[in-house]
Amino acid sequence: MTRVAIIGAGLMGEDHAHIVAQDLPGARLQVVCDMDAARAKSVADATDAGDISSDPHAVIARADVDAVIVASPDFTHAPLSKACIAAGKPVLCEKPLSQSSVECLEVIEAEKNIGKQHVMLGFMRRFDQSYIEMRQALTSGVLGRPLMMHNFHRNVETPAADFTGAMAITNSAPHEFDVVRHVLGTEFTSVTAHQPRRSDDRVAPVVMVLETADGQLVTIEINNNAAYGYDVRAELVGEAGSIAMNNVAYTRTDMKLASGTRYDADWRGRYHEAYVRQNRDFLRFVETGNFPEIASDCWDGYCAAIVAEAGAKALATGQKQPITMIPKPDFYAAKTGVAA
Ligand code: ISE
Repeated sequence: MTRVAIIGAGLMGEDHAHIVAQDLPGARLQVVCDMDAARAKSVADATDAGDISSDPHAVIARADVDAVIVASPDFTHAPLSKACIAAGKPVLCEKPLSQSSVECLEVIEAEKNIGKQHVMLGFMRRFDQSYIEMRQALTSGVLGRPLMMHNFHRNVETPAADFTGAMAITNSAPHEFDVVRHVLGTEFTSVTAHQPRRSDDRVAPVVMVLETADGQLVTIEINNNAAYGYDVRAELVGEAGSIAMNNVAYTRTDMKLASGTRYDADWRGRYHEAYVRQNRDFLRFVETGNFPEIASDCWDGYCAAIVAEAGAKALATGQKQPITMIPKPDFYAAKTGVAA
């Protein structure tokens, strides 16, 4: 039985706790850790977890904890991932690894120094069936040479009133930065960013146009105040055809001369299946030491951060920005992992 600790019992931590408790045969939820003891207790009670704590570093060090899921605030992701690496414990870290590419490089260095991959990054869209089928369509050759990928990412409203266009790029768009790199199998080389004007003071959509090293164009619209529902769309256009994501809905209502499907309020329902698949792959990684073929790692976390930094600069300056990455370390070419 793999004993898992969850650090952070907010929205995502609570979901991870339920997945570990219900959907991961072979795993036991050992500890729920949160600064807020009442929140940790309520999640632990609901998931029959063994213990609670408010000290993440003590949790990582515990002998009865084999693996860690980090779902605490973004700024803690890199330090806690480094603590897991130092303790030799595999960690599933929620995205982003860090919003700073420099801090991502520090985690990469820590992993390289220890000689084995420990960190799986929670870019769960890679496990979503739509993106899996897009990637398959490309690798099987049926689409021909890829030309463009269009992406729409819409939230009902911003999580905070002071959310900015730059935050749309550094907080929401990294999902697209990561999954587009994954589907196309290439890197971004430049980005421009644009915003239309809204009639109120809420943050307006951000539209980015990115070029890839293989000469493709990628468009990404992030609309954090779309009002009508959580809506993610994507279309991959090749020279021989195109493949587009369908709206995921189990039912349709037909009445009053109209037909309709419903939207989720946020990403947790839309991507539930992807989270379960991702967390099962994490458990297999812990058990076997084999890093999952499709999962994101620290290198991917670094790439997402570099693209986001260039995107934010493109928005601030109104100028096209080059995207320059360090060469990919050989260490990440052959995916290895911590020994079981
Ligand atoms: C949010 O920041 C996330 O991280 C979610 O995973 C994403 O789906 C959501 O749309 C973002 O705004």
